[in-house]
Amino acid sequence: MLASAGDGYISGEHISKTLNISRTAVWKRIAALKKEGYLIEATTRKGYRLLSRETCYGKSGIQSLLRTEYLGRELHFRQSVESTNNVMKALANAGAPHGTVVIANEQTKGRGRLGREWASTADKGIWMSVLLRPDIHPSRVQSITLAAAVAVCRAIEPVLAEKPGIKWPNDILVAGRKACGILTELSAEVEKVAWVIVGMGLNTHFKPDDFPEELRSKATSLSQHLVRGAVLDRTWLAAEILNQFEPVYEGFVRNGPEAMLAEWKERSVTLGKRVELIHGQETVPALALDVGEDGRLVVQLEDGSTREVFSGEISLRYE
Ligand code: BT5
Repeated sequence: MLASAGDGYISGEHISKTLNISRTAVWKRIAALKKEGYLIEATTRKGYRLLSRETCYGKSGIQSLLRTEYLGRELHFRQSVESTNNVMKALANAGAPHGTVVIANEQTKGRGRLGREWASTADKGIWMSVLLRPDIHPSRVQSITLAAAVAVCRAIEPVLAEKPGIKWPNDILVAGRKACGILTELSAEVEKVAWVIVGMGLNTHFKPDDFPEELRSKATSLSQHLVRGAVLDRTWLAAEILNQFEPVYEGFVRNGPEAMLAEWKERSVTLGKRVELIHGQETVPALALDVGEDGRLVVQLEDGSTREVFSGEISLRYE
């Protein structure tokens, strides 16, 4: 309402009547918006006025751009957390609904797979977890990671000068370097999934020197690959990832993985490549042939035999 009033004032009474909430509730919401960083002028006689049209990276800005039915309708935005996946686990176990989203400006203990660290510097990226409660067999959960990768690609593509590619199962590469990683965690009984948490880390504003030394040769950030005239806005991007993820996910749970997999394969930079499967100390050369319906990578070993691998088991190194 403030945004649509442009440069004009909007009275507390008008807001209170339109939203059917008390004047105190209006005041509380204005205070919450100010806390998110919005510049709002309040005068007793005229009411409230937005002083800058810029959206702030926070709950209100992101939610105002959502076109989803359920993803992000419950959204928790935090300045700094250890890991959004950990925050979400607590919420999930306390009964948070399907589609809940946690976003943080900074993670102090961001996690990758297999106990690896994820660099999650303040202001430099989107650190986000999505809670899903799909009615599917636990063996199909890995496909949700693939669906998330497709959604992130769709969302970031319009601002990039070059097409992003997906490295199986969870890396999104731009110009051959990792710009995004996805960590999917689940809680399940033998046949039934209780919850799935899809954690997405997307580097947006890192300059090369902002990365820890050991990442500089393999990580990148959207800011380094923008198409001319593109605006890099985390608020828009976070909302857009959710806007893209919901239909891809819905298509997968309702109609099966075919359409999502077709798009994943089209965006893949892994299939057809020679790779090394890294499992602990052991590395095995192989050829990446295909991705199965459940998200497993089908590889051909040097003796000609084929094998299907899960993401939890191995890492890939390209030759
Ligand atoms: C991943 O693991 O790629 C999954 C990353 C998921 C991060 C999100 S952020 C929100 C949510 N909350 C969390 O705590 N995590 C999720 P993996 O495939 O294991 O890759 C980890 C490896 O990527 C590390 O060992 C580094 O080599 C590299 N890496 C770490 N930080 C990076 C960054 N910011 N950009 C690019 N590469 C990075």
